[in-house]
Amino acid sequence: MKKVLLLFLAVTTLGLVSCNSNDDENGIVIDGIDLSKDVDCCSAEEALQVYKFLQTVKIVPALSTEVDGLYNVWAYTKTGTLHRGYNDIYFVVTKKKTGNYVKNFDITNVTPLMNMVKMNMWHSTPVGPAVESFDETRLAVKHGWVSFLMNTSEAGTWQISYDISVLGSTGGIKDAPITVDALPAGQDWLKNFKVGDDTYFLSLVNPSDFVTGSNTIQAYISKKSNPITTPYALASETFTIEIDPRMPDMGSHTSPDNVALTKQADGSYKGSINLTMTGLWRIHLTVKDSKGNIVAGGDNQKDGFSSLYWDVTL
Ligand SMILES: [Cu+2]
Repeated sequence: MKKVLLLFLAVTTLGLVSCNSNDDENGIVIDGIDLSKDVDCCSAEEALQVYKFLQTVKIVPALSTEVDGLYNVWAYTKTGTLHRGYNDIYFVVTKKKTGNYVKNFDITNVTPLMNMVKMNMWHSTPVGPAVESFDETRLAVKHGWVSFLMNTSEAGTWQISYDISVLGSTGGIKDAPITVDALPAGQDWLKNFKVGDDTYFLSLVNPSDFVTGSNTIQAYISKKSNPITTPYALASETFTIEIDPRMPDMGSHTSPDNVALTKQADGSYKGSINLTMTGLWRIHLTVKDSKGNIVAGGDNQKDGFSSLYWDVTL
């Protein structure tokens, strides 16, 4: 009797193993995720790189979904939450049956909407141009971004939608409620300016990554849409963003060797900022058009510095 039971267990176990394995008998399984070769994804090494990357970010449940009962769509940010200003968002698709990653999927029409309850009005916010692979070693991870104009509050609440197509199946999320956290005091990473009737938004990218000393500084300039419920795309114009970092709590001293942000091939603006010590840095901005005319900031009001600024506390 005992022998029969053991045999039964052995056969069942073997059955399970063969179901879970792909053609590659030397698959790597971590946390129940089979990283072995899959025709829809990657080599075991590539899958391992994806797995490792995902250890550096956290799932945002409200942005995750499933498609056709076949695929899980996982969305991630650095903290698993969303905050006012620029947020990197990463997407990964896995097969429900095997847990294997899928490399080819498309996420489109990322549409955040805020309902300003008291004003009985809806508006969108700056959104990155596309959700795309951002790193050749991790093609199964796609990256997009959203820069939220406001945090969730009594004034209003956010929801988000997107479409996904994966290996012939389509799905997405529709009007999913999301919470956008306020930034702590001393952090203000999103500003706007007007040129004529047009409104532009200056989204500073991930200043929480800044360290003491010299840093690459990256930003996006988006243009308010018409109607304002359409996500705000990158401005087609070419600007220059001059920076004058000051420490307001320390006699407004500045730092040497700062380089203005100029437009890059990827549509972002990049420059260099030197943050010589910890504390509050007020990064005063002067925005110029392609002819060098000042279109925003540079007005040297009150304290003698531009009234257009980002705040970053290091
Ligand atoms: Cu709002």
